[in-house]
Formats: sequence, C-alpha cells, structure tokens
Amino acid sequence: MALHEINFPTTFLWGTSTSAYQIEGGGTNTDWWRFERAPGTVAVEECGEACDSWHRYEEDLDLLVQFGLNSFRLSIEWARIEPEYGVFSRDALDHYRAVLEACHARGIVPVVTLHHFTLPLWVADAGGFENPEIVTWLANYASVVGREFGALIGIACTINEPNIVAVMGYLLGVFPPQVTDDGRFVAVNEMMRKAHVAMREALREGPGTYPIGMPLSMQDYETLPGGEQEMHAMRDEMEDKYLRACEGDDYLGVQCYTKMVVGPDGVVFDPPGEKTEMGYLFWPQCVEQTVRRAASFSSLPIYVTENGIGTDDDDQRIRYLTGALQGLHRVLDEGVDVRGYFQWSLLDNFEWSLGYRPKFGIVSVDRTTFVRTPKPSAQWYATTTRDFPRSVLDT
Ligand code: GCO
Repeated sequence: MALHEINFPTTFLWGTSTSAYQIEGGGTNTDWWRFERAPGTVAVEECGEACDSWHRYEEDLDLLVQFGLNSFRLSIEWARIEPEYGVFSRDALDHYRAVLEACHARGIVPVVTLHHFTLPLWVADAGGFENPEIVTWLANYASVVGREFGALIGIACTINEPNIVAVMGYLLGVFPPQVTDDGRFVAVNEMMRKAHVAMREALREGPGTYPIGMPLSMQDYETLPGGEQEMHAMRDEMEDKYLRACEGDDYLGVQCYTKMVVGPDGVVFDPPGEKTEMGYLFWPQCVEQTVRRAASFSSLPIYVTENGIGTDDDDQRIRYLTGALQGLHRVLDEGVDVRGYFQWSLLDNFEWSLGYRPKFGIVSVDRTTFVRTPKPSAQWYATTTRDFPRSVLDT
C-alpha cells in the first residue's frame, strides 16, 4: 500500500506539550525553586516568572488555535493546589478550572499531567519520593483533582517521566534532592510505580471517563561491542519495568528525544554525530523506534506525549520534526495504534538545571516583556499537521 493511501484518523490529537513550572512562573512553594537558590547546585539560573503563563494562558491557547492544533498538554502544580498537607487551595483549583474551560471553549482537548517534576516543599521536606507516605499523598491529591476536574480532563498523565525524576534526582544528583545512590534510585523507581497505580485508581473513582497513563522517557539505544549487558540492565531499570507496570493503564505515553550510545563502561558521553543544544545526538528516528518498542510490550494505545529538539537553529528543528513525523507515519502504517503526537514545546521555556538557554519552543518568548513570537517551525507544524501525511512524505 502506498503510504499516502493511509486514512489518517480524524480523531488523532496534534498538540504541543508544556509543564506548569516551566511556563507559569512563580513556583515558589516547590523543591525546584529552593534548589535553584541553594549554593553549589548545578542549576545555572532561576526560573522566576518563566513565560508568565499563569497570567497569559489564554494567549497560549490562542496560539494553538492559530496553528490549527486540537490538543494541549499542560500540567497542574501540586504545590499550588495543596500548599500544605491536607490544605487545598480554592484559588488554585479555580485557576486551573478556568484554564481547562478555556481549552474546551477553543475546541482544544486538554491533556493534564498531575505531577511534572516539582514537589511541594512540605513533601520534599518529608522525604519526597523516599517516604512511602507519598503514595497516599499523591492518591489524595489525585482524588481531589479527579473530583474537581474529571469532567474537563481529556487525557490524564499521573507522573511525568518518573524514571527521569529518579535517575536525575537520585542517581546522577543533578535534580533535587541531589542524591547519587544506586540503591535509592532503584527504590524511588519502585515507589513511582506504586504511586502511579494509586493515583490512577483514585482518578478512576471520580467523575468523567478519560484515558489515564504515565508518560515515560524512552530512548533509542545503540550498543557498542561489549556493552550489551550494560545496555540491557539500564533499559530494564529505566523502561521495561515501567512498561510492564503500565498494564492496567488506558494508554502508554512515550517521550523521546534522542539515541543513547552504551559501551562496556556505560553511557558514552559526547558520541560522534550531529548534536542538539542539549548535547544530545540529533536523532529523530527515536520516535519510531521507541513507539515500536513500547508497542511490543502491550497492545494499549500510544500517545507520543513529548518529542522535540533544543536548538537555536529553527531549520534544524524543522528537519528534526520532519524526520520524527515521517517515522511516526511509518509506525502507523505498520498498524501500531498511535493516537496523538505532542511536540515539546509550545514556548521557549525553563529547561530545569540548564535554565533558559536551550530553546525547545516553536514560539519564542521575550524574557522581559513575555511577548510571544511564532518561529517558522510553528508555521511548519501548523501546515504539516493539517496536511498530514502527504506533506511529510513530500519533503
Ligand atoms: C523532560 C520533561 C520536560 C523537558 C523536556 C526537554 O523530558 O525532561 O518532561 O520537562 O523540558 O523533555 O528536555
């Protein structure tokens, strides 16, 4: 069958992905806010007002409408909703209700992440993901969120990239709480899976029927001779255990950016090849490879909940996204049930320890005035997704 004969599902979700802390600004009550100010951390600058999306969310949503997209992945901030243990902020809940209603008013399906990297200070101070109580705390938070917003949620993501929170925070020590301990890293991974299931069940008890899942960071892997064992061990801890734990979910969320090269001594840093601003290999093929691999674990529908490139060179971004969507098209052609693609990210935003230098956005944001300016890649994404799959294949 010629590729252009594919009847691309009209229900496919085309969107962009964001997170609260990275765009809202003013996330003062979080572990990240404190981490950025602590002496000797690797954080290069403070998040501050980010993109001021706390106030400018309607502008952001209007951009999506302008680009013809039908979905938006955003996160809600636990630290704002439950600033202290058991105290739920009516103001914060009302704010997020307004955001979700603003999505619906524009025909945009909101994909809502409950936890995207940041913890309320009270949770961090009580041991964060190492305190078994966090399973109950997250489930309680999910119950409140489900009760409040169940009818407005399009798709729910419980914990964003739990494997990255674990590896960066508990093995590599570059995210809070800056731990470098293999045993604690493995224990946090286990805690994440428990918390996810508890949150999923809590959401299911509330109103609304929407798919619930947990977006996982996945990589394409290249193994150098002698690195097989290392690669399998790494992938098992980072991905496979999670993929198996997602069995009771409604979908798999795949997030991918690059390929990792693994040799006998572990990850090969700075492998030869074209790089992105993150120092990652330029590897748009990661989309089809990771989606295929996720599909080999389960027959659940798949959403690519994040994919994109950090680059100052918008032509490089267009080249990357073209490759990514061509790969996505191939897996659809193979019959994999992929239901949506979310480009990371709508706006240039706060890239965690690396601050504002990496540019993932299809829209730039003036750091003083917060004025948003679409880049050529935004126009490219708008036309490509409108004409998909033909335009992608023509390139
Ligand atoms: C992650 C997060 C995002 C990042 C994005 C680009 O994957 O680390 O979900 O918050 O900003 O991936 O690195």
